[in-house]
Amino acid sequence: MKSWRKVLLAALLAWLLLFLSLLCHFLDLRVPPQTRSAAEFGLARGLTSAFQVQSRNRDRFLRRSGTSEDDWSSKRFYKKQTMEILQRLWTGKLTAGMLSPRLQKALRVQLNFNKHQVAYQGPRGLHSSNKKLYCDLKKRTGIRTVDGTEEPFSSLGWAGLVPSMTLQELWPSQYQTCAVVTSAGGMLNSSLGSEIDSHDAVLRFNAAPTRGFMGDVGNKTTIRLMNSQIVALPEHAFSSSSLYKDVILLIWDPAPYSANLTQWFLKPDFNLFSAYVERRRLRPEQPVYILHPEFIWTLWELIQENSEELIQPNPPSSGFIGIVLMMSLCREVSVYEFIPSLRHTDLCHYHERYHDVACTFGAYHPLLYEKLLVQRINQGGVDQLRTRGRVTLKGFSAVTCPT
Ligand code: NCC
Repeated sequence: MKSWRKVLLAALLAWLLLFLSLLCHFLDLRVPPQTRSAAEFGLARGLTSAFQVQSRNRDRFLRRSGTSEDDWSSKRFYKKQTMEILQRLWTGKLTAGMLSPRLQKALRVQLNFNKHQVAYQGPRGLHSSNKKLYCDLKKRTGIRTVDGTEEPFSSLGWAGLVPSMTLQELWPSQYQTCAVVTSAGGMLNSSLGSEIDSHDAVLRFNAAPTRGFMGDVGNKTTIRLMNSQIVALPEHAFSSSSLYKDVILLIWDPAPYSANLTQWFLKPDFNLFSAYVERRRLRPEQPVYILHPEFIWTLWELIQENSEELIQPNPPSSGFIGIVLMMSLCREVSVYEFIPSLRHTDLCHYHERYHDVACTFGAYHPLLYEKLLVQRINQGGVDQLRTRGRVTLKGFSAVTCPT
């Protein structure tokens, strides 16, 4: 080919690339890595009308928040605002109106969508003391797993399928200090590995690995808490991956707010039930439990009761569920990077190169409000939050409550 033609072709290609990148920028196109992202950003089926309501509310909403999408696209503004958000979270003064317009929009979409038919009539914005909060959590959040005594599980013979000992019966009494390691990008370069491993027991989430990241996240895993995507989606190789062997497994799935078990069994968010049955048959010695939907929704209610604002009508994140679980089982719980430290960026996970600040502040899950609640019961100082990303919580056995 003649050289001027080559130059022309190269110039045309460059224009095309520039055009495509500008188009992506203006349409805010991102490729989410996994399926629940669609629901996270309200893009799941049936959302058209929610979007219509949303767009009607949007201008009013953005005006109230005081910043526009244009402001947020400037790097300097983004950095300054992120720092302000962290500072407010560390001191419990963050509201949804301070988040970026994109996250606020996602929150509104979730509120309008109400996928799980939440019909909550209880109180909101309670200003309970730290002690009362601990006691409410202790009283109302006894660990509950599917035990095969209720329909449809009883007819299906699940009483003989689930582990013969409950998680509380199985838990060794010498496991007193526990660590909860979130999968947040801020765990990278934390050098917290040996501190984490010094706890008696460690809880990790979903597909978060330790191999390759031991210096930052440690090596010990006692429990893995997973949402139903992990057991249902082939890419997670639940039946063969070593991540899910030799540890206690807890699985949860977003059931309807009514916690109607038959409805849930017939239409889970992701089909966890057949994978569970297969796992119990193939590895009966491994303790694997399914969390009861009532346990999950009680946690949600506690978050809503203690938040002034309406929270997303979706189950809490695995992170919050895991924190309360470990408070039930241990005397003291250290939680890492749930409340983001100074290491926070928009990197979603420490083990993946996917960037989205919604992983930290929530779109589908009411993460902002979970974090504000955990901040209120934190026993450690702001400095531990800033530098280590560490929250220290009392386990329920260390909390004395009026009877
Ligand atoms: O991202 P995920 O969570 O696996 O993270 C585990 C818990 O760590 C806390 N976290 C994570 C990232 C971050 N930047 N900040 C954080 O505080 C959260 O508390 C989070 O719960 C989940 O809750 O189960 C979730 O699972 C993923 C995904 O299904 C799994 O990683 C499997 O691939 C969800 N993402 C999508 O569905 C796209 C996520 O919304 C919630």
